[in-house]
Parts: sequence; C-alpha cells; structure tokens
Amino acid sequence: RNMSKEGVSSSVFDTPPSDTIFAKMIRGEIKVDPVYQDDHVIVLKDINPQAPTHLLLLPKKAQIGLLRNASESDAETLGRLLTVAGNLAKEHNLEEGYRLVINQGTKSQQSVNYLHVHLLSGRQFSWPPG
Ligand code: D5M
Repeated sequence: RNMSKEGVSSSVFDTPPSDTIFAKMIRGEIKVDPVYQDDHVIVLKDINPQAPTHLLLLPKKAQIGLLRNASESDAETLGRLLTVAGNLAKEHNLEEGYRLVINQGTKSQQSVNYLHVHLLSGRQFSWPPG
C-alpha cells in the first residue's frame, strides 16, 4: 500500500468504481475519443502504451473494480468484453498474436478501480508474464 504525505495508508480501492476516471469517461464527464463503442463496451487507447497496440475495453454497465463484486446481471456485459476483443483483433489484423490482461488487486498492479481488459499486440510477449 502507498503511504500519502500524511502517513495515511491509501489504495486504488479507496476510490469507488463510479468515481474513477473510467466511469467519468463513460458518463461523458471527461471527453474521450473511443476506438469503438456499443451499448455494452467502450474501447480507448491506453494513455501509457506497453505495446504498439494497447487498447482498454471497459464495460459500460458493470460498475465494478473486482470481478469478485460482479453479479449475474453483469454477465452479458462481461461476456461482450471478450467478443468485442475478438472482433477488434480481426479488424486490426492482430491474429499473429495478442494478449488480453485483466489486472485484479494490488499485487497484479491494478491501478484503476474499474474493471478493464487490456488488449496488447504488435510485439513478442514473454511467458510467464512479468
Ligand atoms: O491499468 C490501468 C490502465 O489505464 C493503465 O495502463 C493506464 C491507463 N490509463 C489511466 N488513465 C488513463 C486515461 N486517462 N486514458 C487512457 N488510459 C488511461 P491497470 O490494469 O489498472 O494497471
């Protein structure tokens, strides 16, 4: 956990999903230039790309940070994240190789408490991941 100047322990998870930058983007409070969107999913370019192609797929309706907080009613939107990822891979000719990543929790380096799928492509990846 990070310690703020006041010495108080702070965490990504202190911000509720609905107060995150991604939720504000989905509500239109912060302007974005989506690569793709439909009723369920919005896709943005990552601000800090880790590969030549680095997109973020955000569920519009599932206001959760951790999958453990998902409910049955989130199932359709969560499933759409994967079908949209497949469509993007096809449209962007990423079939040579791409990786989908969902960071969950502090040790995974999750930095925004709003569920998102990273789509990375355009370079050789290693396994196991770092
Ligand atoms: O990934 C969170 C990701 O979100 C990280 O790769 C940076 C990205 N990010 C943060 N702010 C923005 C904005 N404003 N636009 C686009 N991308 C952004 P995580 O899995 O939580 O570590």
